[in-house]
Amino acid sequence: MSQKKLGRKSAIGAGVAAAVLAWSGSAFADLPQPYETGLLPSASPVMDQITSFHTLLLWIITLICLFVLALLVWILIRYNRRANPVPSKTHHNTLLEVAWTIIPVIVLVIIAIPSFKLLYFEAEIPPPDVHIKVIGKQWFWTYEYPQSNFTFDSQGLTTVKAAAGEEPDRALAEGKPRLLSVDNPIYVPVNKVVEIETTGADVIHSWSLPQMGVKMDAIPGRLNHTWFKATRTGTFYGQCSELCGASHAFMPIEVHVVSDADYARWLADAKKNTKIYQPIADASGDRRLAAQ
Ligand SMILES: [Cu+2]
Repeated sequence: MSQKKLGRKSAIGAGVAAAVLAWSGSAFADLPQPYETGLLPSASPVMDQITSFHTLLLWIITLICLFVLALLVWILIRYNRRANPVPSKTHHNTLLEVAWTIIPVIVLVIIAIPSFKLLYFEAEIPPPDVHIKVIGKQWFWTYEYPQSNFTFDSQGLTTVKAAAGEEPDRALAEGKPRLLSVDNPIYVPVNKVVEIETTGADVIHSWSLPQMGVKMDAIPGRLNHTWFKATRTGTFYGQCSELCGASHAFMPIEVHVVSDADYARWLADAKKNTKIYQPIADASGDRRLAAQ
């Protein structure tokens, strides 16, 4: 084997190794990887259910497609002009008509039962441990922790100018995922119910955290509620999911799920760092939690 060929072979080998590494996601396990088609690994009970519902739907879709494909192939082969020169004049078949009415109804019921279960599971918020108010703004997020009485802004590290190559990308410089990392992420404790209250300051935004199974519109003049309970520690990313203007793609969401001790430490640090974390002007906040 020539030197040139060997060189190319090892280059391919290195490429494959890099692809496998990227596939296994050693750098950012909770980030999408190239050529993925499935959902990101779940990190909450709601997302567990969404994932299994998605799997059920995939099975149903696949079986129906294969069934219809088989029927088509059968008709093409068995009833083409050559194989079947004299067409049948059959019409109406009661058994067949009952079957193709009843079977789709059964399929829809099979889909409806877990679907409604999941909807109610998402909608009914368990008693929350942590309460966070999320305010969508053009184009960043403001978070309020009413229980600790502080608020702060969270800006994406990758700016519009950085994406256009007009200035260095802070995310890449800091070794963080571009377009997803922020300057001030939010922190939540693991295995605790976090209630999220969303609203918009200007136009409609949407706060979304795929691995927690959360996506909630942030609408001016309205408060929407949702929740998640992270089942493992880690850093999780999301993006604004309602087209909200020119820099819609530049207002990511970064959530750090940490142990109770680390969360308490972050809260204590945040209360001291008044440059970033400021007291909420109207601290009347969450009366329900304050009453507990
Ligand atoms: Cu947006």
